[in-house]
Amino acid sequence: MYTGIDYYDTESDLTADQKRIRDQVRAFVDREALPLVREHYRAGTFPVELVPRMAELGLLGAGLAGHGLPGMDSIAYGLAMQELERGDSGLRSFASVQGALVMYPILAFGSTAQQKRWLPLLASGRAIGCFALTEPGYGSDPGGMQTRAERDGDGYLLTGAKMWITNGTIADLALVWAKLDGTIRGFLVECGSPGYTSREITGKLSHRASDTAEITLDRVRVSRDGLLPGASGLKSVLDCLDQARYGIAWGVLGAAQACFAEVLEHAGRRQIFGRPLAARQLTQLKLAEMLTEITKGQLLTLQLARLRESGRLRPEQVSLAKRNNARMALEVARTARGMLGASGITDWHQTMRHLCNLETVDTYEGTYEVHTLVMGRDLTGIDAFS
Ligand code: TGC
Repeated sequence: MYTGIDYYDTESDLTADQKRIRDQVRAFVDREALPLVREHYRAGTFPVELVPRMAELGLLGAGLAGHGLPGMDSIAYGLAMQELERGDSGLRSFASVQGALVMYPILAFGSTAQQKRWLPLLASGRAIGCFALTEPGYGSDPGGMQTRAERDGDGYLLTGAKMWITNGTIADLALVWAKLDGTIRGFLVECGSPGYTSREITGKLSHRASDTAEITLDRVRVSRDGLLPGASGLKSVLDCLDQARYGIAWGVLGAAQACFAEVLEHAGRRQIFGRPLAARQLTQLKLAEMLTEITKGQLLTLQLARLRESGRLRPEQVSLAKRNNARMALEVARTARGMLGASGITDWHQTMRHLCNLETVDTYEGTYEVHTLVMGRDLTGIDAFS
């Protein structure tokens, strides 16, 4: 039974509620998710059968409160994302998109009618959401989006193309970002609407247990009630991304811990030149370095959570954590993969799957380079993007 990696005894400072939530998600991942993940990863399918249990555990909109939502505090929410991603980045991505990128904007920017209609459906997993922002030509630069909304009587017509959309083929509801009179606005689009098509992106070697789609909008009609009244401009979009990036900074710790725990166990068992791999100085150096980086990442996210709880969190601090932890987890997974030797390239172990997934996580929700320049701008006051 997995008991966690906690070298600095952060456990002792957790509340009973935080421990309970972490343990429930941990048990769910061990007993219900991990037994399914490998086959889904091989098949390139998202384990949609886990959604009802994820909803029961309060993992959909975990960090949101009101309207009967789980209302986990920032540490509990982070720990839940950590445990989910210990299973697979695809599980955490599903929860991040549903909660941080669809439910959060409805809560923050939606009308009361939109909140009453959609939040209970999304929290219970009876509806699945996706966040249609990125376009084939606009990833790091979402402000350049080409998708347009035009007025049509008392509603709107949306036209454009979106790409790399998690949950895209399984979604019931898409939050589509489009320019209306030159300003970015958010529209709630029901996925069966005429003119709306989604197609699975095939050929992925990463995030295979996750649904990724391209979406085409051909004059899709949205009624007046579909416009998110409170969302306007790139700032609203980035506000949503901050929520998701917070969850990623925690989630990747889970993937790193899974790889570390796996290789630590392997090193104790595997004999090399007549002694355990763990007895080798090079092995001990690698283990010490991995553990140090994981521990630093844990302490970083705990402070991030405290800043979030007290309302002092700045987007640039989220950038630092997402940038550091995603790259740290990728490097831990890479080192662990090497230590597993030949079998490390197979899915007999978890590590290669996490390593492949973490390539995606290092790229999406703001690449390592974008977050570097966000921090550079914050430090120097000079914008290096344009
Ligand atoms: P910039 O001029 O910097 O900002 C425009 C307005 O937004 C404000 N702002 C923020 N607000 C909240 N949170 C943040 N993190 C913010 N950053 C900036 C800013 O103050 C300004 O406000 P105002 O009032 O003056 O209008 O905008 P820019 O065009 O220079 O862009 C800056 C940049 C590059 C940092 C930003 O565009 C960015 O973060 N790009 C990366 C985009 C990204 O993360 N894309 C991936 C998205 S989605 C994805 O990967 C998958 S989606 C989920 C899925 O399906 O898996």
